[in-house]
Amino acid sequence: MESKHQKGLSRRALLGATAGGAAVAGAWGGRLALGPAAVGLGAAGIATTAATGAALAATGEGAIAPGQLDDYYGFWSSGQTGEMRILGIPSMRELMRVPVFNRCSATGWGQTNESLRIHERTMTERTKKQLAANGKRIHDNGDLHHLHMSYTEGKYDGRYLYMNDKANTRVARVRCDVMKCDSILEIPNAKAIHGMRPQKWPRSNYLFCNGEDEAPLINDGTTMDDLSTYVNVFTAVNADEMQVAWQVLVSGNLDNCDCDYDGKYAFSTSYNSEMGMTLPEMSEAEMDHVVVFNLAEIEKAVEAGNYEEINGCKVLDGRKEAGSVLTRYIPIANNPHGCNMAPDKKHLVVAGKLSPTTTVLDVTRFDAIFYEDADPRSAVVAEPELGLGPLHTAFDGRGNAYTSLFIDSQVVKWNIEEAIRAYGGEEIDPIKQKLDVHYQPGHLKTTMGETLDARNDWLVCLCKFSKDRFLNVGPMKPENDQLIDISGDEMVLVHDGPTYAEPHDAISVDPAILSNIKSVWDRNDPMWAETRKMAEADGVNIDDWADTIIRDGNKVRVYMSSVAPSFSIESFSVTEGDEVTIVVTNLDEVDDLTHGFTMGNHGVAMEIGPQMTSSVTFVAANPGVYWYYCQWFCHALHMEMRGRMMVEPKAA
Ligand code: CUK
Ligand code: CUA
Ligand code: CA
Repeated sequence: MESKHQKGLSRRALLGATAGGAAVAGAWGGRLALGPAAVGLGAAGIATTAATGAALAATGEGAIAPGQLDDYYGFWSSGQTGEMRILGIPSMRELMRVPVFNRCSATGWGQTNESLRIHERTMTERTKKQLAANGKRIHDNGDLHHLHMSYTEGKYDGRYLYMNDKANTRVARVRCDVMKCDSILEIPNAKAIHGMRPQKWPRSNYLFCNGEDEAPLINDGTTMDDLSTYVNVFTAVNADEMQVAWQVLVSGNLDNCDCDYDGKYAFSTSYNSEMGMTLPEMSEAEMDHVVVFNLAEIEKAVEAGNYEEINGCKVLDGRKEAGSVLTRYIPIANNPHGCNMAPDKKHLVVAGKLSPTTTVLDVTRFDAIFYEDADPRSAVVAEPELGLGPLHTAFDGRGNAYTSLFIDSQVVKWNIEEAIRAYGGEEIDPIKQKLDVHYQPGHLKTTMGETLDARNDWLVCLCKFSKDRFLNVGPMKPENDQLIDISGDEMVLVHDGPTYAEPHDAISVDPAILSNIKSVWDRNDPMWAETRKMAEADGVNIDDWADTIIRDGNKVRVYMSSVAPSFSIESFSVTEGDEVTIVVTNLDEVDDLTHGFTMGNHGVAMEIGPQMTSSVTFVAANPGVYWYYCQWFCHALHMEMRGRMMVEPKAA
């Protein structure tokens, strides 16, 4: 079959053709050691099908002409940058950055009162104390690995995007209609939320969250090195309320997770079933495990009150010793990582990482493991040997799987049914192709491949290293997200896309699912409901031209409107030491007409989109004249969109 994207020569195809040395580069790129535990795996020595220059030259559709729109939205995590990113597929153009766990200089996220309320909504007293001791009000970093859209009946429904923060044990939600974060939840008891997935069926009622780090359940210093008190916590969050629904204690730690398309089971990989505290201890056992969570049984136990309430959460015991019907443990080769449910509704693929295999589990056999005492390994239906360092697996709509090989720097395409037949003893090689990627891939994503509507056009491979693929920018190099055409029989690499630290995961969504995205805010949006209440109490109508200054002791509230190219207030006075709150409403209704408010020399700046209200509070500590200005280019007279704050010296 000829590639669907083979439509003549384009600039991108020509550029792609210059990467003909891929096979050579991959050969040395693949030798990166995974650490001491990787010793003994040996060198690759597996034949590869390199993307040839000829094949690359033939692909053209990856190029999107100026003014043309992409075929898919791509939603990217950003790892330690802490934000969400929106890219276009197949152009791989970065369309937007959405601050979530990070502090954003452009939008004021992490500084505006509206964003601080979201940050502080569920913040624990412990966290508040920790922050206050360091002169801070919120965590302004995050480690956002996994990002997924809400589902209805196994398909994306365009309501929300959910994401994790491994660094500070949080999950967050972004509203798809405005692409802004509307909720952040700090999860008590658990440590380091890593794997995270919304429930797929019947809809995303739950958000499943893996706690990766082991610690005493009551982590108050009464026990420290007594490992018998260490636990890991699996959390189900009510995804509509953004509150913890229940938690299950498990044996071993939790890495990645996924769930089925029947609404019955969630599952997590554990690389530290040993409960080791050092690298050798964590990779000591020959087998680790996948934990399977039985949602109906957990709900029954919660209903029956069979839980302990700890830090406001309903905590159930699903550890091996407890022998409950809440969980089952399926032995899996040493230190598994990726955990990916196929769109065939039946097969779960667990990547080996330290084993050159992936393990295919038939989730329809889980009932027997829970209720008929079947051997947990009886759910294993295939275990294809794919290559070194398998991390994650993606799927197309034709029964094929694509697994990233971190150590080999390759993507391997294999057929699930053929792998099952081979496991059954048939003489058949399920491996279709190995493609060199550059270099050390982690997650990889097919378009819509994590839904029942998996497509057969693009695969994006998120490589951890770019090495020599771009102009040298210093000791820190970008990551490399590569676009691969999978429409034909052969995978063809068509584009290199540098990305900044450090996307782990991505999804792609058909724009038809996101037809609800707004260009202008609704005036009564809940984002500033609290600010509206404050204005009402002050007798100010923020839906209309406002130029009111309220003086309330040493608190001053300045209500202004913005219409290009001016603010409704050209100057105002406060007194040294006053706590000043600025509320700005952008009354422009024009598409793409964002204003901003920056207060010079006060570290204060915020975005005010069309029909949006934003507010910010700061203390004016130094007498003098300060200009504020609009920092979003909005008009020919944008530079003139400014005014003065006079800070009068305090009377002696
Ligand atoms: S993990 Cu990063 S490559 Cu956090 Cu999904 Cu596997
Ligand atoms: Cu308003 Cu620039
Ligand atoms: Ca292990």
